[in-house]
Amino acid sequence: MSKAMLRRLSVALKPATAKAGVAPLEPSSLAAFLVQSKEKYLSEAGGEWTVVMGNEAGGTPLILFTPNILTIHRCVDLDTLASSIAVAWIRSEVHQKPSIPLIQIARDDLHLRAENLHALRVAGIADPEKQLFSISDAPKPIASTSFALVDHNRLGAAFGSDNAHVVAVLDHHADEGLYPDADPRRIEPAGSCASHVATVLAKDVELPKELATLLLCAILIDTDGLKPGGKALQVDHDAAAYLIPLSKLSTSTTTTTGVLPAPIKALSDELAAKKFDVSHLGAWDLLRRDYKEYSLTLNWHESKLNVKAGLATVPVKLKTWGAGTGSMEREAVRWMDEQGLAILGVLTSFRDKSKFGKSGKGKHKREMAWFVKDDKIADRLWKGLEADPEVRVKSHKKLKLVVDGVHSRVYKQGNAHATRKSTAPLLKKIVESES
Ligand SMILES: [Mn+2]
Repeated sequence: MSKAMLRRLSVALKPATAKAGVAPLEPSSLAAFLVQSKEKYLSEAGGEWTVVMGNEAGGTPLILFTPNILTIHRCVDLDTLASSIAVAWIRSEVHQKPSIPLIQIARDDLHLRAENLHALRVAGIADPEKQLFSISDAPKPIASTSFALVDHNRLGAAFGSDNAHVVAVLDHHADEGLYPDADPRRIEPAGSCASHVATVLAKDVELPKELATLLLCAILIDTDGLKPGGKALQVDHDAAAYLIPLSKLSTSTTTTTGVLPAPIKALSDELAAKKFDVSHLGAWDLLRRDYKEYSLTLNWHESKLNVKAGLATVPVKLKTWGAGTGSMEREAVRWMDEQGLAILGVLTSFRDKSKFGKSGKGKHKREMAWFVKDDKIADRLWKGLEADPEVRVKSHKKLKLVVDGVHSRVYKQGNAHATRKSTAPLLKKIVESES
């Protein structure tokens, strides 16, 4: 009997306990593969291994080209996660080329995205902090010189030594024209990079159901459940049609009109809901979850300072996670100390259920809490913010921050449309201006 037949038989004989769509698939050969690869890679010091890397900015490649943003990666998106795991599994198990997915965030940050945790759990990876190979686990500098890229197509500067070579690229961002000899090399538009992985590398491969499910989760998240008229392209529909039967979640497949079988639709809805779910996070994690850092040059300051400013975007109103009691403020100051920040801005965005907006979902509001160490910087910032005609801040009458040794102010935004995209340049303009 062939290995493949044995595997099919063992699947058929397994008691049908798992409920389709939500319950974890156990035991997971995928999780075992990940744990073994991590142990072997570390014990062999990288030798013959190929490191499979996802997009280091977790789906926002813009960050790489914005010079005033330092490289802070707290989040990794599901596309990057699923694509790198799948490419490593296929290279290792099918082509016998040892490969390991490197997840480019710290181990402690792996739990920040509930939709990632959910997809991993459904794919039998229930303890990602132990099972995945993260930046915290990787030797520094990394010993490997062979890389496969997914979800981006330029090797990160930290890995680009003279001997580095890129052996494979699968991506859906703009093609920078690098690594012409990579094989496979597919850089084409798609809703999800996972769709390229499924259609280029996974064809004629007997994927474990956990891996098919994981790739499918990424495609569902990136294409709003293959919504007609949305981000899904033909390649995403082809990939989903291929993966759905392998995932064992449904016997029927999707159609190109985007009608999903019921268990797949349920999985898709659950993932989408988790994307906005931060109920598992406390103040410390909320500050770090969606966070960017900027470097500011203060030519007006007597010591011509170069300072760091951080902006955290949080989808929960300040009072709900402890502002005004001192508990949120304590974590904010701890975060400033850990990151060496001169300024921390906490930008909230939420719906006020006590006031119905036009949508009936509650009026959309934004608040800002600011923490500043230096007196002179604080003076400038308050003046600049309070005079800005675009963001229109008003003092937050019902909330008083409780904090010692750091200047702080808290505002409501008159203009609830102003996101961090406009607050970041405003902060830079106010704090750097000579006058
Ligand atoms: Mn992507």
